[in-house]
Amino acid sequence: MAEEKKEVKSIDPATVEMIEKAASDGARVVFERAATMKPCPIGSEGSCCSMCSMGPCRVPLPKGKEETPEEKRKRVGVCGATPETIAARNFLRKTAAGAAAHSDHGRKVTEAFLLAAKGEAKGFQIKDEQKLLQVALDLGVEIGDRSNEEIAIDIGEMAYKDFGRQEGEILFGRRAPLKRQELWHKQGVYPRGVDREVVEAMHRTHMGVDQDYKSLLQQAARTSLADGWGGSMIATELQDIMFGTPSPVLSQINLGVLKEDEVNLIIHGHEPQLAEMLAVVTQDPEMIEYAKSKGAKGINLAGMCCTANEILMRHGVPIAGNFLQQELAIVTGALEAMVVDVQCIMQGIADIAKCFHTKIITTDPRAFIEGTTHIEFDERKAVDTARAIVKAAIDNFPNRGKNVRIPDVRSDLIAGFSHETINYLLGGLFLSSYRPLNDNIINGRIRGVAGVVGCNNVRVTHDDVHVTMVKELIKNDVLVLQTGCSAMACAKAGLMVPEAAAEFAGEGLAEVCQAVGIPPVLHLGSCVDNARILIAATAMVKDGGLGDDISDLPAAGAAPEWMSEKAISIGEYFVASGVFTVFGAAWPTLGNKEVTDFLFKDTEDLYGGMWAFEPDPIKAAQMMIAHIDKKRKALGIDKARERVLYDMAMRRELE
Ligand code: SF4
Ligand code: MSK
Repeated sequence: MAEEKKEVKSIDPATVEMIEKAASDGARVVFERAATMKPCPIGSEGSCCSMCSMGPCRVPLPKGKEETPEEKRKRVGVCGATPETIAARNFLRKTAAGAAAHSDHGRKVTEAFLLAAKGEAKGFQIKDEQKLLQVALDLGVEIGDRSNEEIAIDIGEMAYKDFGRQEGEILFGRRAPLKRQELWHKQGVYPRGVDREVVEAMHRTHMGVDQDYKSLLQQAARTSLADGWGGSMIATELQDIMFGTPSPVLSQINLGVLKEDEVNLIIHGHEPQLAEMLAVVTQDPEMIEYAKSKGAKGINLAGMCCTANEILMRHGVPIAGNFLQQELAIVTGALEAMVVDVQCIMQGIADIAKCFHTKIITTDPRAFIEGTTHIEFDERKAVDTARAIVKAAIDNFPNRGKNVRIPDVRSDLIAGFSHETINYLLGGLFLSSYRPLNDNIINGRIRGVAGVVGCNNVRVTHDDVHVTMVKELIKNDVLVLQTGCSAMACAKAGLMVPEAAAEFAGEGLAEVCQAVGIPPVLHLGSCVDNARILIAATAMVKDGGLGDDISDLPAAGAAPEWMSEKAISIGEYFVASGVFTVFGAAWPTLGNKEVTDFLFKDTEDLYGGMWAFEPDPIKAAQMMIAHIDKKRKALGIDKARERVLYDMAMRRELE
């Protein structure tokens, strides 16, 4: 870890209040566990190999002295694996794990999509016909006078096969700019199906297989692309068709959305199928009556982590918090049930729940937690399962104790900025396009675009790194697109309302936001919805004036508080798609100069994008701005920015 844990645990007052309550209640939450569990310095820098039982072998850089070539030659694992091979293998395995998680999410969505199309999943349907037809056109599925269901079955089957594609190229790769696709061919990284790429990544990193760090890192690029342009993109597109493409929606965020007099139910994890059904069932008058019969005034559904983002984007369901707040929601003493599906669920919630009355309900056949209740979700019986879960939460309401404290902290936010919405808001219904965005970048009102995404990490001050970075970016006229827990951090800080433009954004960005009526920081959804950023970037390229590849755009990416292997996969597919991407918190190859140099420098020659590591959010934002300015210069639009004078004609043109 490059940055030791800071004194201040969080900038969020609700989080600070609940950390204090947890301490006085004797509940040991993540913030406390982190204080006693220091990260292993060798493992965190990628210098430990445990791929076989002759190890684990540790090959850290000797500190404080220059290493002789002879000493370096001897600094290898038992099998002779060099520190470069060990660091690159670790990096590739993280990428593969992240890609697998996103893509298994996408596969589960595809299975639900097929059931819905065949009429075998009561309660699920094809909600967005326009998007269905657009995806059909993209994939070459015949439309004619066929029913939506027939078209959807073809799309679902094509997508399902795409996961296991043994040869050829993934389906949605064809959406990327042509120049990008040519580059992937040239570099030999155009991916086959994600299952094959992940299996190959695991094989190559097995003891004694691929032992050239550049070759291992090439497989990391290929595997991550199979996630971003494959598994994740399939998840996003099919979810939109099935549950509706998000459009702007007003909601609230933070622990203060929990209600003292209602049954509180939190859905936590990543996949939206059960959450969609809970959103319906919690509104059912019969269930509300049942809640009243137990002494509650109603049922309050809220979200946590990316499942929260999914139902926020489509239904405006409020969010109780991001990753590091999951245990704290239980600490309020007001939570009847926390329902979890997959990914980012701390096992610690099971232990914390023992101090309160909260029921932890696991629902996915791939994710059990010892000591919790399991009610398995099956799309074929979606309504029944959702009702059983809501009933279990209601039945737990009378068990709520007296030790209840809900922080009076919540913020308004506007979410729901899908690619389609941005297109519509900027270009209008009949002229949907990115033209106005591109024009405002060319004329310099908007300096560039940044995708700021990813998790919380307890090794840095909760939410602080996200919020500081994003404020610095918008102050410098960079429009920010967000997903995941990063979006939640900025929403809590009040950056996702239109008024934030006047308060926090630079003059040019503020003028554009005020004219269009959007916040300077746009919420695009969950972790898999980083695919929306790829689609938005491609749309900007296709609209013209900003080069002919994603790597030409004045754009950058960041995950300033990342912790999950999924973030590595996301960052790697951003880089392999041509985006300069800065991570904070920690960097997993710092123990090896060759591998780090390759990722931070040489990668730019291969893909036009590269990685960087900078834990200081202001410095990281400045690196992104410098990159954006470099791209502006290369496009010859740097002068336009210098000349921006907001005369009346320009203001009228904006309005
Ligand atoms: Fe050590 Fe080599 Fe085994 Fe890794 S694969 S644990 S470096 S012997
Ligand atoms: S939930 S992957 S902590 S963003 Fe997607 Fe948040 Fe990171 Fe999980």
